[in-house]
Amino acid sequence: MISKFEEPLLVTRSFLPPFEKFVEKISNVWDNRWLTNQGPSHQQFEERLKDYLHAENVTLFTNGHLALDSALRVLRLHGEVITTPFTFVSTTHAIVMNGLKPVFCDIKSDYTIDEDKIESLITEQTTAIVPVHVYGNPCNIQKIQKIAERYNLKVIYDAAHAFGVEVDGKPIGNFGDISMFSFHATKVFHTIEGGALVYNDETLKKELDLLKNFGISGPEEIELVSYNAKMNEFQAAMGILNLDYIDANIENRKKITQEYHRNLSDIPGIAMKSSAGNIKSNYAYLPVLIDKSEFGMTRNQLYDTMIGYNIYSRKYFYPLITNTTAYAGYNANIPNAEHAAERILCLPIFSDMTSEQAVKVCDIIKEIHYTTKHGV
Ligand code: T4K
Repeated sequence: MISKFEEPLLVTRSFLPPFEKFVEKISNVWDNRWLTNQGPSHQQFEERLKDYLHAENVTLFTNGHLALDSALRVLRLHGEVITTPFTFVSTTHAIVMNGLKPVFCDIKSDYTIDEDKIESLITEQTTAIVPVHVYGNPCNIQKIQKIAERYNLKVIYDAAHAFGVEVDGKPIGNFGDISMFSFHATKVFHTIEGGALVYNDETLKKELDLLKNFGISGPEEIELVSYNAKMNEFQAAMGILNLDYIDANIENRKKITQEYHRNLSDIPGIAMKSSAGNIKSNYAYLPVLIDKSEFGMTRNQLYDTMIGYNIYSRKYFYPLITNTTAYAGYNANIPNAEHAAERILCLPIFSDMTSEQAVKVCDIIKEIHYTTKHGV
């Protein structure tokens, strides 16, 4: 029997740059005593992100959730919004907390919204589509754009998982009206907590800056009612520094993903997806779909058994939003999302994971499969 991991192997592990480099980056905070409220690192980070993402406009936020909330607000949406149930609850919360009604559309085999089912959900009340590039898998951007133009709808992409992804050589944030990135500690690229909006319409910039700062436009003027969602200088410094490592981190994640593919591909009942050739992936997550009849046990049984080996995978995204207490009563025809939520398991992947760790996870899964099938 393969030995268990000595330390718990969690679904992910935050990347941290060398400690001294971070201290160096924040030393100016001790000189100028400017800790937050659009300080020099905040401004510098915004500019650096524009370059990295080839973006016309970037607005930073203290987290991805409030960034998404602000995106929905600045576009003055009302009525219904078509979205996916297969996501982290933040997506739906942002919609509902803006007074909008989420209308859930089913997903495809790559777990993103099924663009062919969007049109049948459009009503007189629909004002926007909020798709999610879930696990960093790009939605069908072109078809969604066509639908949006035909029905005069806004498109706000929840790109929380998709930092660094490109489609046909174009960074993912360049599509739709606004895209939101999360820079949470668990993400491929992070600022401890943090988030950003990327958009082409520069007229949105002024209001987004107001929205994240209580609506304050000057020492004696408050233009609108809003919250505090500012990114502070420590977060921005972490972001500037982490930009130096992002490409190498994505490269290592690619290697780890390939290792998983190589070692899991011949196990019956474990399905993994590869990206299409025109997509540059960020390898953010490692979702596998477990088919009980072929693998020998259910996703839940595999999840529990792996804990015995000190491996803590995660059931992102189970339960579906529509099956939570908060969203009881929101009915939807979403069989593919229900199928995925019952079978999906995200295996450990992180920027400094080693090939040995990935191979050991695979060997353990092989052992679990073998002993289940053969009863030894
Ligand atoms: N839209 C989508 C589609 C999203 O997935 C998210 C966030 C958002 C919007 C909102 O963006 P933010 O407002 O968060 O910027 C995590 C994250 O907290 C959340 O950011 C993320 N999605 C979601 C998918 O996952 P949990 O509840 O799974 O986190 P937690 O604390 O269980 O951490 C998971 C693993 O990460 C731990 O087992 C170990 C590792 N970890 C975690 C933390 C907090 C670290 O290594 N270091 C850390 O500091 O939600």
